[in-house]
Amino acid sequence: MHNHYETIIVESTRNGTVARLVINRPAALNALNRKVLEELKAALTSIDATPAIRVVTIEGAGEKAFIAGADIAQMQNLDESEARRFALLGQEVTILIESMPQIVIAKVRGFALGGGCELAMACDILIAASNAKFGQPEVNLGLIPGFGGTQRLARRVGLPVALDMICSGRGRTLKAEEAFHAGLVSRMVDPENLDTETETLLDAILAAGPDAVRTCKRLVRDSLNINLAAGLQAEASAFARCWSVGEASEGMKAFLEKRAPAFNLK
Ligand code: CO8
Repeated sequence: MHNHYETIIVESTRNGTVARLVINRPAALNALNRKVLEELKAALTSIDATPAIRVVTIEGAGEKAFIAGADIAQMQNLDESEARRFALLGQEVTILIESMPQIVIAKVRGFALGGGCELAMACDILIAASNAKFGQPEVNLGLIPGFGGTQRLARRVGLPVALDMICSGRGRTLKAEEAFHAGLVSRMVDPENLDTETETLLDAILAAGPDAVRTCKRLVRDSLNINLAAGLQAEASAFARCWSVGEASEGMKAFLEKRAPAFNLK
């Protein structure tokens, strides 16, 4: 993994099994400009190709914001074709997050607005501090969400909440607790416990069979795009494959021998 980025910090932790990505523009509340998106894309592409990395966490620098949206100062100078390219670049990052084999965790404190909300909702697991705020204020700028918000939010929280948030803009941001109840966020903790809770989540994922976790991400992700019959067939095939990859034999043997499985020794 390279660490030569200007706008993001990439760290390897837990013996190289976890990559920690920090969007590092706290003075602009970590707003996403083209450079940030290009660096995120490069970092995620390199992680995607590194099987030893099993989990990625994404957070914003500072206490105030995860990401306060796309960089408005930079966006105001775009023309139509540059705006399309900018949206496609942001979308590429979100598609990469969804398709890469690693579990990607959004660790959200403070504002997750516009492109920040869109990046968070592309992640596999959202863990939020109780001071988090999710919103799609693009309409207040005369814009629309462009990094997937019009497509992913309704899939996450249902049509009524998505349409309310997107069409009311600043008039309807979700506090962490509301985001938790709406199903956007799966864990919510006090801000001082966000790091510990993230570590607990990492412990759980890293203790599980690596191939099993990768397969689950793919199947659950695909379930939203294919019909139930096809999804169930894919599940049965993948379930059977658990025996040939060898992980299941170790997992079940360890359970019966009342010991922790040695998945990582394979
Ligand atoms: N872009 C650029 N700079 C920003 C952004 C942003 N999105 N958000 C905050 N900043 C900057 C501020 O300009 C300010 O800079 P400076 O100190 O130089 O004046 C600094 O960060 C701190 O911000 P504030 O002083 O405003 O802090 P407050 O605590 O008063 O307010 C808010 C915090 C409420 C988060 C406020 O900063 C805000 O409303 N930010 C903008 C939120 C927003 O509208 N986000 C959506 C942007 S649009 C978008 O994301 C579209 C995505 C898809 C694009 C598709 C491609 C075309």
